[in-house]
Amino acid sequence: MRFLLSLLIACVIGSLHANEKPNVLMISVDDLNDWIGCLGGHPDAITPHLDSLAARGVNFTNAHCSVTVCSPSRISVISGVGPTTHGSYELGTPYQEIARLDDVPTMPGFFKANGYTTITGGKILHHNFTGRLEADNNLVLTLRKGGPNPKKTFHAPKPWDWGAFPKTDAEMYDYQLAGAAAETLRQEHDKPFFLSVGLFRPHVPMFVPPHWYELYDAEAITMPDADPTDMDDIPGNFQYKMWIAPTLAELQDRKHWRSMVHAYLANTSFVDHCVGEIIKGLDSGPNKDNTIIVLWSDHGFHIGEKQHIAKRTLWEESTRVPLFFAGPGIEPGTSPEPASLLDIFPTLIELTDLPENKHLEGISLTPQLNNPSTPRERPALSSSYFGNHSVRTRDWRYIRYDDGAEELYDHRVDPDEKTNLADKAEYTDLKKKLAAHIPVGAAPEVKTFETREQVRTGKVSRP
Ligand SMILES: [Ca+2]
Ligand SMILES: [Ca+2]
Repeated sequence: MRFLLSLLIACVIGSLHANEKPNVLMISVDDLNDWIGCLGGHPDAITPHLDSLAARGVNFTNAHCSVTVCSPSRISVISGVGPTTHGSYELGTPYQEIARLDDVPTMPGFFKANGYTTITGGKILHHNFTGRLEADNNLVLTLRKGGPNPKKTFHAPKPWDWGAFPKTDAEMYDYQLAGAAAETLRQEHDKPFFLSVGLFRPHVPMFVPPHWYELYDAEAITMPDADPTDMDDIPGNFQYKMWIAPTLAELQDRKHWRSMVHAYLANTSFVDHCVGEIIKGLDSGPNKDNTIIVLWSDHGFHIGEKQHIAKRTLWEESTRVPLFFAGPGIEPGTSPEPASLLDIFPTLIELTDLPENKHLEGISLTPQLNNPSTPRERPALSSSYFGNHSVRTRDWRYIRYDDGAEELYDHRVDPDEKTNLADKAEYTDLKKKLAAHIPVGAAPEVKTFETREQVRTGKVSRP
């Protein structure tokens, strides 16, 4: 009798465990482009931990952000709603001040409402979970991000500076956050958890300890393709509005271009190490086999390609981001199908079997997690400032600017987007088909345009 009772209890406990939701570990990396081994964007990049995480699950090699700058990209990921609905295209407006998102739950808020313990640290939303979003997380590991920074200037005024500082990883906020996240992952939790960790590097200012710089030989680094004639077939109306960062010409004048490429690679290897520390924490604890991992970056970064530095363009360097999913039931694979960061929220809902969230505009990636070559009909849409959009399918990129100017690239033969085909008559039908994916009736912009000139004259001062 006692044996039967024990068996019954064991069965009940067993089924409770079987029904328990998987945990979620979401890692975001700030301004990380495709210069990582598993995306092949730079031949010299040393990123063993990102590469190993990508190989552990499905690596979406054709993933793109919704907006090519921090705050609105992150608002889109965390709300699951795109910019043509929420109306944010620049840094100024926090999630909690966008009236169109008043009723839209954040990702942690949604998981918390559905029984999860929610823990966050670092930069997930650009303006943090404050005000009405404060209750969305049960625990905040740290809000510190992007430091420490030296008092002195190494190469350029902050935030556009870089150099070997501080002396040790232990002083770096990202490394401290990785340690706190790893510790959280090593613990038993009485409920499933949703842990979001926002690493700040390689975002400017690009300060990391010297040993990360020493991984690379500055003089031998492969430099990006910055052929000036690449600009000859590009509409000139739009590109200059986007140049809030220093230009490539300015860097070249100061003989700083190579040094900045070196800094970006060093910062990327440092953040790769932080990702490795987090995953080591997960793998050495009790949550290893029951945690879904998703890693993404909020947008890419130019370091000279198309004469541009930083982000806010609609080309591959700005829109393309790392996106990997790994965890229970996800077999290793690589998917070349177009994926949007908007797809993260619905994918996680499906993987954790949570109820429907009617606000979501993305489509779950679970068909590609089951079979990475499953075609996706919907392209990835990216925007930069009001009325400018890019449509990326598996084979094509189409860009349409606010004044009707267009670009079209055939990624099958032109992965660097060198030859703009938009003026060729034979592509009229294709352009029309691609343009049909751009939403009509976009919500008005929530905040007015911030131009390079406004930044330069000190009216706004953010990177
Ligand atoms: Ca960013
Ligand atoms: Ca060109």
